[in-house]
Amino acid sequence: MKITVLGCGALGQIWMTTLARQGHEVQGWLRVPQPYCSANVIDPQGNISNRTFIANDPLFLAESQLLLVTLKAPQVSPAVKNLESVLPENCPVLLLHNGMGTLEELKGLTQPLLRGVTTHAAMRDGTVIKHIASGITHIGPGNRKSAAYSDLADILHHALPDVAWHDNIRAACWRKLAVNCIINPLSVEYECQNGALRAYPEQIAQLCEEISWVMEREGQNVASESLQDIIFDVIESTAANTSSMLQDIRAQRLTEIDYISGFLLRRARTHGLVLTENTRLYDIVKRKESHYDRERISAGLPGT
Ligand code: KPL
Repeated sequence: MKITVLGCGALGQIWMTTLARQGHEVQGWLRVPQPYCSANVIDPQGNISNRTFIANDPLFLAESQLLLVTLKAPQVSPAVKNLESVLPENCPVLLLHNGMGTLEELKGLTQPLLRGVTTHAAMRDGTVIKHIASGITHIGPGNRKSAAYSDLADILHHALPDVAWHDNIRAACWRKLAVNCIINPLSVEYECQNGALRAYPEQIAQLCEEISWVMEREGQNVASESLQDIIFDVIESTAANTSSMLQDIRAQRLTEIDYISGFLLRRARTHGLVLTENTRLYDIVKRKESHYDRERISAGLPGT
């Protein structure tokens, strides 16, 4: 298959390497156009892959059979809309990011749109991407044109297992959203690795309760206690991780907060719900983002 990977960060490089290993033709697509991009990945078993891929080739894009989007949520819609007119009409676009809200932003897209969430853990260490832990990628239809693309799950599964198809991907997205609404901003508040969040069971219980109110109104019935079990499982299985949001704050990058807690709070508002603790965490992260804007301005540097 001819596959363009939009966004060549940690997850993008892992997918490029594993798809190429399965014999797929792969190109990268970078925001600042370049003829080549490299992927330098250490897999969970310690094996090193170092490969160079072609990048930003419009002819390759026009013949692509899959656009795999591994950008962070705030960058997804503008980048996909930018490629829409060159991409074949029947080329599925698969979005893999934390948070929700991009499907709504890409409502009128010509191409079949698919949504995925993943539990693979990766981080950048200098120029190397460390694929810390294998996980599961859940994918499913994001618009009416994409229901017929369930075969993609098998193709992707051969490259980077496990991949599972869900006719109702929204349920998996909401569960991952709940995890990210809690672990990501809490790790920013306490500046800690995920495992240290075990120390805050009461705060986590309140966050779960508020999230379960919204999920119920969204047709995603889940008891607050079951959500707590899910959260504590993820805290244990990712105990040594630095959450992606804390990594972003430390690197003074825009976080995904508006698509994580921000999305939750927007849905809560439409149901007339007030989420005190989730709002407090949202404000903490937004305040930190606005501080580094100020630091950049006072240092005379351009914004992101
Ligand atoms: O998805 C994550 C993230 O950091 O964005 C979790 C599950 C919290 C793992 O760190």
